[in-house]
Amino acid sequence: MVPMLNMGSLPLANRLETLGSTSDKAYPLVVYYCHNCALIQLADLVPRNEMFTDYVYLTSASKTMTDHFNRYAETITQRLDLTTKDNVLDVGSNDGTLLKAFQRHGVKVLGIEPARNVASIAEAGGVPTLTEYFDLKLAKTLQKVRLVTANNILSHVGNLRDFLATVAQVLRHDGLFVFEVPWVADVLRNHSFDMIYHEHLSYFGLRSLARALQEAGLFLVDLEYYPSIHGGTFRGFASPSSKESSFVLREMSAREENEADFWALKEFSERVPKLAQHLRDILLGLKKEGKRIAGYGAPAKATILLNYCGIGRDILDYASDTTPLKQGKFIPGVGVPVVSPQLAQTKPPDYYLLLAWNFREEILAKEKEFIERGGRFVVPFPYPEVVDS
Ligand code: DWN
Repeated sequence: MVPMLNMGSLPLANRLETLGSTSDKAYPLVVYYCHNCALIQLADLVPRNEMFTDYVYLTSASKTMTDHFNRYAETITQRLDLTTKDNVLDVGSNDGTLLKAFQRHGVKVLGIEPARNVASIAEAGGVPTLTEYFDLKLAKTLQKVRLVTANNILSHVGNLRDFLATVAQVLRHDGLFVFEVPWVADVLRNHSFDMIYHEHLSYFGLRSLARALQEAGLFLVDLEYYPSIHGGTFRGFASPSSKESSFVLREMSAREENEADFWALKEFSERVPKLAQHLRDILLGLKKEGKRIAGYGAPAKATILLNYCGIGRDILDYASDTTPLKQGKFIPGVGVPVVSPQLAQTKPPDYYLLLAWNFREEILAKEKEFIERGGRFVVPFPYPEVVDS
């Protein structure tokens, strides 16, 4: 493994601070490339309980993701012809958004979610959820299922081999493992370096992922690509029995050839510090003109973007976020307060820095009035720019 991009020591992305509980805790963030398995990854691990016991991200916080998971349940129910006799196991089930959608199709569901506070939201919504990590010990207590889903989870897993072996263990022979992960080719192409944080241990390309699955006896057989989900996501379909790969999968693998390799990562790593400086310069220029700037959204990514670029309270008045769990807290390291959109509306800025850039379409449509009144958005990726549409 070779170190490629050293982002310094940064705070944990989702560890929002409360008044009186600020800490300077920061952890090294260095991206490595493995010449053996082609996996782009972190090597400095933060204990998982520090990150996942109490979680602030809720899947249902955006309409885009809720719609996406509703459609997901519908298409997979049809694809596998799931009936009331079938069970779906969702690993990292968060607030149960996906499982609720499966329930509406009459399928039996079980969620596995280690974050206690988030699991209890799912339970309260009628989604049976185990507050556990998914491992071989837990698998022994579970019955075999037709479908295992894990969305935006594989990147977070410390021991990928164990995790995938556990999936293989609980999956029926005629079952399917369906998962979503951000596609590293998009991260590199869009320069979205804020997707790199301690929770995300692996940055998958198709080659590295297929290899990891195969070690567990799972075969990547099909793929769907969602360019507007988390900046570019692929949904993988892995089977324990079939090895026949689809045309789309073969096409995408060929397309990825030079887009997720050592050289692509090297070019990205050289560009990142320059793009960070450019974003900061744009914001400082606006401040010099006397403009008021606030952040739009307080995603995990924002902690990295703001800390790495040196964008603090001298530049951003606040960050507005719809998630009640985040409101009243502060983005770690920079201390930018997170407020509700209602509060933000009482003191709107001249410019919003679009921290939740992956929801650009949804947000710009929602903020039509702000734009019509002369408000503008600073979009950080793929190149920092000011936009009004
Ligand atoms: O892997 C991960 C992904 C899937 O989700 C995580 N480790 C944690 C999380 O990452 P994130 O926090 O960067 O996710 P989002 O979905 O980009 O977060 C968007 C944030 O913006 C949410 O806090 C909700 C907020 N938001 C808002 O305030 N107004 C979103 C929309 C669409 C809005 O209109």
